[in-house]
Amino acid sequence: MVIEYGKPETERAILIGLALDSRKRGDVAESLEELAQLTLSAGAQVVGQRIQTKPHPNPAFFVGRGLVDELKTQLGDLNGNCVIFDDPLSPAQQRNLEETLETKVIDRSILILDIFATRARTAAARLQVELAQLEYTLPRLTGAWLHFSRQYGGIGAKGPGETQLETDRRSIRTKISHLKERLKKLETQRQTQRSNRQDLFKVALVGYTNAGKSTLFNQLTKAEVRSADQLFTTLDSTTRLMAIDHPKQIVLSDTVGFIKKLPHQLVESFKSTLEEVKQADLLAHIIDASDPHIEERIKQTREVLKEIGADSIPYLMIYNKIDLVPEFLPPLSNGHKSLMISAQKKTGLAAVKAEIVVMADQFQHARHTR
Ligand SMILES: Nc1nc2c(ncn2[C@@H]2O[C@H](COP(=O)(O)OP(=O)(O)OP(=O)(O)O)[C@@H](O)[C@H]2O)c(=O)[nH]1
Ligand SMILES: [Mg+2]
Repeated sequence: MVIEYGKPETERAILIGLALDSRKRGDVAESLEELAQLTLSAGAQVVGQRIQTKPHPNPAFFVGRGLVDELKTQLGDLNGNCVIFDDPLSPAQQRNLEETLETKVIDRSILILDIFATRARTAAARLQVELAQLEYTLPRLTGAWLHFSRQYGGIGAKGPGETQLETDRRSIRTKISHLKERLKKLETQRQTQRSNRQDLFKVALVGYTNAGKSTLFNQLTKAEVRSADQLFTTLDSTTRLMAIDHPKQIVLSDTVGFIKKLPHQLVESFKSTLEEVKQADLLAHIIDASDPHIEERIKQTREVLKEIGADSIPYLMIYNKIDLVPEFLPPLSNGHKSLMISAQKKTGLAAVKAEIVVMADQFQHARHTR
């Protein structure tokens, strides 16, 4: 079971960002652009956006009380029925905001979880998403339930509400432990598959969502992984042998895309999928060369790699979609090898294969001399 958060097609959202000082407003505006893209990916509409500059988030409402009042009017004017915050809200902030605005309030994490929920296809991906959703829901259950009982239960609702709350919490905890057990079993299977691949040279394609990883993967392995112009098309990793003549067999893995502020519940529950990345002998970082925020995207991917402990694996930068930017010059690569390709137009693919062979040779050499 995957939890659905409302009916996305009827949602009209106002997006909110908080800049800790006025110099940060540009960054926040950029982050809101991406939040808008995520909102559209989740099937909702964006009807407005607000950025507030404030040195500290308000503990009760995240943004200032004044803005909350303005938002209430704005929601009425724009016929909005949802407010989406770019930063994580505490359960209390979310509850206070929902009560004051009398509308649904969510944050970037829940939005990403929601997109993952609609995209999850394999059994493992569905279990992982469900686990992340339940982990997110558990501390928020108080608000949701009390809100519900106040709205529908009337006088005296608090008693049964509290009892119900305990039952709900217990059943969520039981579910969480069941899901963890099932995922553990799947992980054991994967580990066996991985240990069967010990002798191979393992390359993982990593990078920001929508960079073109699956497109390149299909070109290099003749596989047919789904690719589409939307965020988070791929949630589960696929591994295939590459048709390269080399003493060591070379396998390639397509993996889940990264994004800025990836909810930690997701990183946690996608551990076994991300394990594919950690176990790789070479990471090929795919970068969308046509992305106006390219340097930021590179940095964010590096941050996620660090977060999952994969930042010391040999690393190659592949700038994709150069058909869209013929004059493209790669930004500073910090000494990493850079290649420029178009996975879609099949240009530069021979160089990618050649570089993978060079790295496989180096790897084998290092093994032998160890
Ligand atoms: N113009 C152009 N478009 C490309 C190129 N490579 C991929 N695309 C398009 O970019 C979009 C995303 O491609 P995917 O391969 O799904 O990207 P991904 O990195 O696997 O994305 P996620 O699985 O969502 O993380 C698709 O619409 C592709 O057709 C390219 O070289 N040039
Ligand atoms: Mg993909």
